Amino acid sequence: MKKTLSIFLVISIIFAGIFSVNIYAADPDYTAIAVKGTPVFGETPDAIWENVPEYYSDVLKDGYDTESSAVFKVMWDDSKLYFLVDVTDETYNFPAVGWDGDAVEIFLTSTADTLEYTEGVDGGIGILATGEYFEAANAISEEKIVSMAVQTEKGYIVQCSVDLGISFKSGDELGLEVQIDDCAEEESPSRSGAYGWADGSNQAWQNPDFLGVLQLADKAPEKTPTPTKTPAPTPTSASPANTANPTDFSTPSSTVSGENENTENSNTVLYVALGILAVAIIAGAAILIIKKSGKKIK
Ligand SMILES: [Ca+2]
Repeated sequence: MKKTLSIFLVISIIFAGIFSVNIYAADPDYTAIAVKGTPVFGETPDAIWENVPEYYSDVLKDGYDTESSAVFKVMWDDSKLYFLVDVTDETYNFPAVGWDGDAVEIFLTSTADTLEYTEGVDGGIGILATGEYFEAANAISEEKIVSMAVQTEKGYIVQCSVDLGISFKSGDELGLEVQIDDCAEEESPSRSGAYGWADGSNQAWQNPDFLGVLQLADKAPEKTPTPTKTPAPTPTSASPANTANPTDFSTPSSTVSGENENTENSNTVLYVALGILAVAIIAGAAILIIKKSGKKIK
């Protein structure tokens, strides 16, 4: 009996491990919050961007370190996604083309569990430092994109929108990688280095497994240190729990890795429970079979 119990325990652990593997194709360890709103493009970014969480594309994914990086934010409305990408690139360079030049590349999937890019649905967006569109890998077609760029003292800012032909709603989750390409040597107009947010392996252009998760939210998350278990149905302005400077929205509320409690997804817990249940049923059946076959041998 002890032996049976041990086998049962081992099988349970193995199955629980299998079923607890996250259901995303994209990596939920990198989760960016997109805030609802419709920014107007212009020489100066719309003030509506101010409270949107920012994320960083500063992981070298290809080439050598040219000390470039980018800060990006995402907004959304019923039909479009909007990106603001503020790039630090000391060697602003026009001659190179496509991803060999100074450029922003955005890779998107219409859901976070999309396993491969689908032509006409999702894929890559390429925007040069001039604001011009170029065909990225698995390109989303140009007519779906509106883009512009302005030069800054430290590089350039790209603003772009994409219409995937999908109606969005709060809570939707997509796959996302925001990449910058840097041509640092004028005499050799090719990509010197590339930096990413969720993908450090330079695979996002062909494999959505290397994307992070983009969560669509109605508004920017409250800057609370750690959510308590009580949901606080009707919070009052005089909440004693928020002693941590609740109005401090100017400081970045999200850091590079996008570690976010929201990414603890309840689906994973459900899958673990289902896994354990399935194991219990399988193990029970196995015990019955073993007992029966034991009796037959006797
Ligand atoms: Ca450059």
